[in-house]
Amino acid sequence: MPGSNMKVLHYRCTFIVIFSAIFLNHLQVNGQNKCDKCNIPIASGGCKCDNNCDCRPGLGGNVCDKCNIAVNDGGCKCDNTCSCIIACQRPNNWCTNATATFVSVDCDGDGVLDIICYDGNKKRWMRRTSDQCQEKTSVPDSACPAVFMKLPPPARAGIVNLALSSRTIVASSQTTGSRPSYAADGNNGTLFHSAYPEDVGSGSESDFNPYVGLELSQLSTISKIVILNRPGFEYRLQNAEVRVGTNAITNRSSTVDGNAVVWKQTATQGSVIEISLNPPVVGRWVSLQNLNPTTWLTQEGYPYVLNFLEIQVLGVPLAVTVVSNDVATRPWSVNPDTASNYISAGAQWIWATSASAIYDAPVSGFIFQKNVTVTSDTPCNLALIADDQCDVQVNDMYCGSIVHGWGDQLLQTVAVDLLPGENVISLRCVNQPLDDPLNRGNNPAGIIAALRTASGDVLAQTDSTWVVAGAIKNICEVRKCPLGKSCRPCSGRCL
Ligand SMILES: [Ca+2]
Ligand SMILES: [Ca+2]
Ligand SMILES: [Ca+2]
Repeated sequence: MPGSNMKVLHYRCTFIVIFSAIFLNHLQVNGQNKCDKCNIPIASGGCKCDNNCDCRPGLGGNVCDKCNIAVNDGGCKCDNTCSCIIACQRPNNWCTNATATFVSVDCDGDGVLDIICYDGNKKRWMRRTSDQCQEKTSVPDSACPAVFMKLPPPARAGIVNLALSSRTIVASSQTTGSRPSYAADGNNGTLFHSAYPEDVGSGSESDFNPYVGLELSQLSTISKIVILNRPGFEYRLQNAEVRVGTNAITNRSSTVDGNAVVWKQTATQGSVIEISLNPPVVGRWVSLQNLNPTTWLTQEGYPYVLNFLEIQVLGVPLAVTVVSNDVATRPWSVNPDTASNYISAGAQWIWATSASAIYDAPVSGFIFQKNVTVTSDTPCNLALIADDQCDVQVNDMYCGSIVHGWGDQLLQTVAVDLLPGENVISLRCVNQPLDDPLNRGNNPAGIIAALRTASGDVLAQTDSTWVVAGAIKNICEVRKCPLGKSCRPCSGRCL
């Protein structure tokens, strides 16, 4: 069992740090002192500095040169005196009992490996770099979240952690070595950490309202969000907000505000923050933003930083709803000749959220998607009936539009060319307002489509395997019209 002494290898990268960090925490740039160089552009003779006004790594001739440079390049991770932090080594015969489990993992989030041992009797031994590899026993879960803190599994069948399949994860800033993806990589040991003055890996040192935004792989119904906060730094999160919606989030902070707040922090939270959404919320984008009231650079401890180990977004992807298996169904009563194209393809009427859309649906828009893989260039025709209107895109390229097509109207098609490999067919469809607002009645919504090669082979047809990839908030976004027609700007209707 653990117990043998191991010398902690501490390697001095450098000479002695001369000045006290206490007095130099407030960097000055306008006096005749060594802090003059700090945070002035390199081209003007300046550099980024640490607490001691020593130039940050990689800029030559200073005590911290080795810090945060790749080990293969002669560098190391450093502590705050620029001493290299060496991974905790496993002593001989340490954690070799048959019932013991040995793990080498970064428990404390400093980027250097620690070692953990635990057995079936809940006994624990730990050596962390932040403890100079001194052995500790009977440690709490929070001492090594990567090993001991397990987020709760999804509560119900069918509920999945949507964050793990995020299409993109963006962050307002991050420190050296941290990545936006650490926010939702399924690893409770990888820490997302926003930038601060001593470590501006990417972004701004004055990122006072840092955020992370996740784009889910498709529009989803979200019932719960779980945040695994950074142990020991829970206090940083103040007035934090979680937002969910369909507005895309970029590195411009204003884009976060486009989605609705679903949770606002009102009190200091523990390490695990569970946010139940009841009723569930539909969205494609999820953001977590720290809105700590401290917004000055030199505040000790940088309370405005956003740092957490993992975020879970629990819910279900929004599948399409089949509103009818019968192309000739009312209210659309499709021309029999036109209908045969859909019947032979086995296509179904679909809409986004409710089977009752066949009777009545809100004025709304959705993006329906299906991936189709071909082995060579494949010219195709997409036959489509749309209540009321769809733009057709393949791999984000606009190909044409369909308006209506039911009753006695003839078959309408859009030519699309598929490329070798996987192609994303997107139908951006809206249910328009009723033509005659005075003649109020129900407003059905639905689409039916079949994709065929030039030789007539069916490559895809609308059915329950399509997904709702997004929502269209402004129905005027879909306003392209069939060939030979023009669009009235922002009316959603064709002249
Ligand atoms: Ca460590
Ligand atoms: Ca993580
Ligand atoms: Ca309609």
